[in-house]
Amino acid sequence: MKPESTSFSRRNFLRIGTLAIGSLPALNHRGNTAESVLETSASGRTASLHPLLTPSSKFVDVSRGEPRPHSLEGVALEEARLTPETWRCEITADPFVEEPHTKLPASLAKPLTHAAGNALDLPLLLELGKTHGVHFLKAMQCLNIDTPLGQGIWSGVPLCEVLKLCGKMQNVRRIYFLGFYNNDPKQVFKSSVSYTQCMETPPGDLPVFLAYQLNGSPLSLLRGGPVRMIVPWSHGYKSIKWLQHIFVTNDPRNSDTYANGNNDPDSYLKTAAYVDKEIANKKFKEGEPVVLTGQVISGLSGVKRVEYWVRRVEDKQEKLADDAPEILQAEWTPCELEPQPDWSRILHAAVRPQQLLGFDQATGKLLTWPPRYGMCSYSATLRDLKPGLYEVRARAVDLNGFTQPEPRPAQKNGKNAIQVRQFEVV
Ligand SMILES: Nc1nc2c(c(=O)[nH]1)N[C@H]1C(S)=C(S)[C@@H](COP(=O)(O)O)O[C@H]1N2
Ligand SMILES: [Mo]
Repeated sequence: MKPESTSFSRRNFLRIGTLAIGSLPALNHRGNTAESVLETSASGRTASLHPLLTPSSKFVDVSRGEPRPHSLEGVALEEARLTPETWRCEITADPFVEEPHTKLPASLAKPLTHAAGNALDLPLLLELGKTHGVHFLKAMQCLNIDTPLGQGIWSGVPLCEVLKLCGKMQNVRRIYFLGFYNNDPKQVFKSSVSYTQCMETPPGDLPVFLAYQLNGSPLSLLRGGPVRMIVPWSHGYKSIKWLQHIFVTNDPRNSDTYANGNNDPDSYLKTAAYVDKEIANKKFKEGEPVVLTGQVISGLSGVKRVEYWVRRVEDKQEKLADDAPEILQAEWTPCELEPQPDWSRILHAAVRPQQLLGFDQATGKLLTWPPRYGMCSYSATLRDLKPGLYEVRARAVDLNGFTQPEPRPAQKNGKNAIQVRQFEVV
């Protein structure tokens, strides 16, 4: 595994050979890009954990639209209103009515529009941030991709506070958001939350918000800046980048663009372990420890543990179904979760751990680890494997005791199938 672009002095090295499972080192996360490296063998093979905060440019990018908004430059970028100075967001009410039940359209006392010259701009949003700003740690994960995209500290203003700029709201049942789409109806990419999800946040949970910072820096154009929506509990498709328009509607149906792909348009992030690819198809010398690493996302139901199962196989095997008897009856062994870091050392200067949602005010530590809608790395060291071909799998167990991919095995609700990697001991 290749470490990130950080200097050697920033990492803690560990001689796996001298340590038992259960004694991962205290991680040394000094910078946002620091990775911990587990030194696995005299042969110099190394395995590393992922940095807790993914640098903005290292997120896996999932973007539609032609040309890609982040490929625009100069005047085109200004005309697209995608510079900090030109950014505007309209907030309007949908005239939708439908006989016989929906007779009254949604309304806003004061819509914010380009035409009226009062569309929301960045200075006003930043001003709101001084009194209503929120910061929190959240993983980005696509409903349709079986690898976490990245994790960061996102900062911005809750959507419910922004909507107050529009005065009295009536007959609103859903709130939609759209990004830049080149004025082409075919390119519309829109997502929504219900009125309740927008206006009421359960204590200890995180609000929908308009983000303008990632890891303490202005949100880059690449990550959807100047401003993107963040819907903490959901997969990436709700977190609309290059935000330009919010509208409220009295249509109670969910017509998110993502619903068209047979996806569940009200998904929650799934508690699931994802296995790093580095181990796949590698040859290890007999006696050399084999280090399994990956990341576990904490979805709505939290993480109790991550566990692995390794088995010897004769040759390329038929893939086991997630509910195959072999998997259900196998003996799974707990993996080691990366410990919670010293947050004051990995956060940017602008944010103290106490200011982050989900953190204990007294200790500056997260109340749960990994945090809900966040992720951390896990690892396991496999020893004493005789020469042969092996398969290794990892799965998460949630706080309700369900093992991945239960209780919701439908993959169009979020990719959380049990992952397998094959390797050889020679
Ligand atoms: N405007 C816009 N927003 C968007 C998208 C898009 O194509 N256009 N893709 C969505 C999807 S499907 C995902 S998974 C996330 C990915 O976020 P990232 O590119 O920052 O990793 O952005 C979401 N927001
Ligand atoms: Mo996605």
